[in-house]
Amino acid sequence: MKQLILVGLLFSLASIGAVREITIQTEKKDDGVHWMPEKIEVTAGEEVKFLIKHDLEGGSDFHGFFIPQLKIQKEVHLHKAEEITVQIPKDLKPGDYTIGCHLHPTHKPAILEVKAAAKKN
Ligand SMILES: [Cu+2]
Repeated sequence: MKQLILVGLLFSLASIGAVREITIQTEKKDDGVHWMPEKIEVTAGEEVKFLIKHDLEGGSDFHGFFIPQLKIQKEVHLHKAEEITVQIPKDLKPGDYTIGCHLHPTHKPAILEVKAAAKKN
């Protein structure tokens, strides 16, 4: 019964228009901790859901997820994924923005590449 309800819920969500889900997570490389993937592409006006994960053992138990242009600043703790749904502002200038960690100066940021919305004829 629970499954039926869940399936029904999924269908109704799909019919309103799916929000694109984007996973971003901590990854350790030779030069330190990174937000990965390195680059995330979005379109101005698009609604996206960031699924933010920190599953790296043996380092800091938390990291910051910081995108000032989207007014996002959040702490993400070990093994406790966070979800943030946000609309990329329609008037946000196309270009590259930083997805950083406001808590660790050495934490390597990722890039949010904002593309202009397609013009409707
Ligand atoms: Cu960090």
